[in-house]
Amino acid sequence: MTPTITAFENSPDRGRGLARDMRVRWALEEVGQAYEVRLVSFAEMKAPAHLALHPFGQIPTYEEDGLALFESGAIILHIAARHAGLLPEDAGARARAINWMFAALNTVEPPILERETAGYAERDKDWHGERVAMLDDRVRARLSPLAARLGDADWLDGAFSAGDLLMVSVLQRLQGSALLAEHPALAAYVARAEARPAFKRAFAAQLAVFERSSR
Ligand code: GTB
Repeated sequence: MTPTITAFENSPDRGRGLARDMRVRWALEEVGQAYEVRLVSFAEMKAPAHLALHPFGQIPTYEEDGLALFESGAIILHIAARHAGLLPEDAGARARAINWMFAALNTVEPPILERETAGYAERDKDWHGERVAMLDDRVRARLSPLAARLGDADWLDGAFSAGDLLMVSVLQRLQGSALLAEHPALAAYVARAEARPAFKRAFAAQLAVFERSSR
């Protein structure tokens, strides 16, 4: 059965591919699995039919053969476990790739999100500048060791994996900030991932939603 995911009917990112359906689309493209998309409005996300799929009333969700999942990381792990292409066969390498998936979501993404939230929710506070400087340093404390571990390799642990897919998805939220530019190797890592045909197909698909909605 073709899986169905949900995405914003009108994404606030205006087609920049930052909403979390993008990472699920990308994973599906990497493994060559066709998918359908149900677009939801903000009101629909908070209505009972969607809340039955996603207790927090968010996107993305994933439905397939009576299985309903929410949380982009869990969805991608499910896709990667069921199809070849995103997790190595070797048990140790597979565990390490999953390790990087969790590192992306639990260790690298939180300070990036906190900094982003401060950027729009606390901009008018007189302590904003001081807080941003502190949050920038928290992000730096994640990027420096990540760049050191990546070194001059293409991907975090051998072949491209779901760990890279999630790590790049998280780092993309820093694009346009000086923080990513401080680490040319990480900026190149993001660019390398974005050059993958599967990424391009996923990006084009989510952009088409924005373009249709803004006609
Ligand atoms: N932990 C969950 C996951 O990884 O799946 C988080 C899901 C989540 O945050 N979903 C967001 C959502 O549904 C969309 S992706 N928000 C609506 C709500 O909570 O009511 C987050 C997002 C939103 C907008 C932008 N943007 O405009 O740039 C970027 C990312």
